[in-house]
Amino acid sequence: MFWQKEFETMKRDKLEKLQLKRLKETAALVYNKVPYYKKLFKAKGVTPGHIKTLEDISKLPFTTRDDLQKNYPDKLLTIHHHDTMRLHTSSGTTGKPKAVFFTRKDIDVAANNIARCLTMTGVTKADVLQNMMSYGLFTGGLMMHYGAEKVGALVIPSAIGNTERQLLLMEDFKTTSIHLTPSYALYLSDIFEKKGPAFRKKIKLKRAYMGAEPYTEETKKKIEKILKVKVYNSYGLTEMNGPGVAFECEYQNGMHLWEDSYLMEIVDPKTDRPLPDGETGELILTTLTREGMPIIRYRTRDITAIIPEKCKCGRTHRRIMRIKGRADDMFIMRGVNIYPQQIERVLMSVAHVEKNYQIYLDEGDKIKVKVEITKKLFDGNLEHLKKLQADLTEKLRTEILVRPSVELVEPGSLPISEGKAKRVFDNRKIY
Ligand code: DLL
Repeated sequence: MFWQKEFETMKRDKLEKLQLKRLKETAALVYNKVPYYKKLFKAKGVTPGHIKTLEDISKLPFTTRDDLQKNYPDKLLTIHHHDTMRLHTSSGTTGKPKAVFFTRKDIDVAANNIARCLTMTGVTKADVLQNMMSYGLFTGGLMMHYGAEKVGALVIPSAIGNTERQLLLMEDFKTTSIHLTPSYALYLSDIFEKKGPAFRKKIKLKRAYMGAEPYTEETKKKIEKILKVKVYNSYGLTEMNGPGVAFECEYQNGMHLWEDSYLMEIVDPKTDRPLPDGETGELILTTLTREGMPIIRYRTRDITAIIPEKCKCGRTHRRIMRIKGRADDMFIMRGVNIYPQQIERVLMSVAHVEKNYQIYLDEGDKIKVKVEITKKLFDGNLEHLKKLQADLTEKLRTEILVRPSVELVEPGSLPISEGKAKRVFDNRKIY
């Protein structure tokens, strides 16, 4: 099903023409209205007039998280903040958060993109969407809410946590779709397992939209099996309107990124060299329709690749692969680049492994993986435990090329996060 078929299936040449027009407008807008951008453009020796083709985007400066923090709270606006309507923030790595302002039109565009996402996965006004993401400065609450309302679904703003109440709402109001983070989904799966099949039979759940943090295909499968839903991957970031930037369609093979709203590039995160479709690198996004706070060539730090093939669904907006990790999450052990997702992938593919894990990096380039296993195995035969430990160690070594020490722990003994999960604890002094 389509929300805006004429835009979603627009021929590539027409779409690219539209992108170029919007790129020129956006470049002119920031150049003329945002002194900081004028300075960045000048430092690179470019003006909006230099943009003749889409490839010319590589002449423009990048915007980094640091630029956003430096211009906190409102120095990247094109208008006075009286003319904006909504503020969202996202915590930065240090000090001040990143603040993003939206005009009425900006919110409308964001909600419209989310309406496309929900519609392509089958949501209609007959659906009930329980939004289990935090409402507040985080975009996962309000932005998704507005998008789902646009479709006309009944939205339950349950927010995150209070799981018993979530289950009650699900049962009483016949929730068909939930929106949540993978870490909360893992927690919810535990509760579903404890409640048993009788509870699952009472509820009408069909789909789960999962995003806001990286997770693997194996985690997705685990959640699908326990919750008995289809899990759709949803990618976005506050700087680019929050959820609804890229989303899986009914074929669930990569996420369509709405290219009439964002211009995407993939670059080598170390050399900044543009990479062709199919190659893995850092995703760079430029807003194409934003009025209040347009952003040029934003360094998302997210690692992915553009899928060059056309999708069977008929949408012409290209897809990106599941996010492999953040350039910042990557850690180096004995010279090897390792993403936490590689470890998760191995753990989640092995029987008797439960859902929660932590990675510790210690002095002397030592890596320890703590992982919860099933109660049955934990309480059972020591030989079986040793075998699982040896098996996991070997599989992880093959994947990350470094031999970890593996500690098998009791289910429920590792902390559960309601927000974004913290998986890696780096105790090394120099890294
Ligand atoms: O997480 C927006 C969002 C809300 C997306 C709800 C999806 C659903 P931020 O808090 O600014 O915004 O965090 C953005 O989260 O740069 C990625 O590193 C990560 N991220 C978001 N979605 C995914 C995903 C929201 N599906 C940062 N897979 C991004 C992997 C994701 N990482």
